[in-house]
Amino acid sequence: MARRTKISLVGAGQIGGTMALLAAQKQLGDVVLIDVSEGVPQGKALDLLHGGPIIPTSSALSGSNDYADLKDSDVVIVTAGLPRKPGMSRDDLLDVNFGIIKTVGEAIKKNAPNAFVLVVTNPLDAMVYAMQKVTGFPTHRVVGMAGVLDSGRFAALVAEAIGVSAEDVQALVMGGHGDTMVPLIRYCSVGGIPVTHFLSQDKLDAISKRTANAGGEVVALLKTGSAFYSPALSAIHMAEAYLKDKKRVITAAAMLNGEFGYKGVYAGVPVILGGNGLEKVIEVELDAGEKKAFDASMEAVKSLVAYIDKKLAE
Ligand code: A3D
Repeated sequence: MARRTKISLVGAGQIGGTMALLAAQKQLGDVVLIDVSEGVPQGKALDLLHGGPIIPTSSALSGSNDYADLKDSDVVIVTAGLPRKPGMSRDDLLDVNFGIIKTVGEAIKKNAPNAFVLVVTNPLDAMVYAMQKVTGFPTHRVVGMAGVLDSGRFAALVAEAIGVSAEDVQALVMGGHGDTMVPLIRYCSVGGIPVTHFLSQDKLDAISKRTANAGGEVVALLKTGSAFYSPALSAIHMAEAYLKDKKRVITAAAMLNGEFGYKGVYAGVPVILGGNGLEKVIEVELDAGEKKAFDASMEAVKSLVAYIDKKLAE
């Protein structure tokens, strides 16, 4: 008999709960929510289970406080950690979330040694780096979610400014998942037409700036946490690409091995995502201004990574 696909969601908070709904709707497999908070993963799973006949879905849903339930996961998506509150930068989460990623990474290594691991916890580029180091998994099986979301935010704002369907906008945002991220106007198109046909440079610069601050804009409105619908959609988009071997061309936080002049650090770059995980980094050509912005973003990532290396050596 064929084995059922298993997706474990570590962190059953705002993003975790939304991902469970999306995974069940898409029938990607059975879903296990795992969290340290007693009752929360069980309660969310039960709530979703009751909706199963209405979706409808054949995905089994369960909740747990025990990492042993990671056993035999095909995909593990990690959102465990604290989100931002107003006035906080993603980097303010570094210390506490590193401790959580270390615990979760060790549990994944022990219980789900063959899983494809997607990290969502912030600060993203540092947390996915820590996850790869703690698990020791090959880098094509440990990937960070940020670029799908950042590119989605850029595309959504472009679509709104022009007054066209968001479906028709292709956008590419590279670099670290922070204030220094790099929206690449030159690689943005609308129905195959360069975006510069529709919008002035001033307008595009304003959209780029708003994209880099989009997460903060949501935090300021929500006040109690950070964005969760679009991050959940983005992570499930990536899990689906892996499980269905879709070979999607997306932006993801990938371990670089010389591409764009960097080695041994994670950064948001265009990649092919399929059944082998991160199958290829696409080294697009950057002009002098774009490379300068990418390098500035990498400086921010490198300082976080240096901190993680120090913590890992303790
Ligand atoms: P939240 O709703 O607080 O959920 C986090 C959950 O993690 C809570 O239910 C905690 O109980 C749980 N948790 C804490 N420690 C552990 C542990 N050791 N094991 C298992 N579970 C644990 O937050 P959220 O879902 O809104 O956000 C989760 C993370 O994603 C935060 O770090 C955010 O900053 C981050 N985030 C990233 C993006 C990116 O684009 C990369 C976007 C939005 C949020």
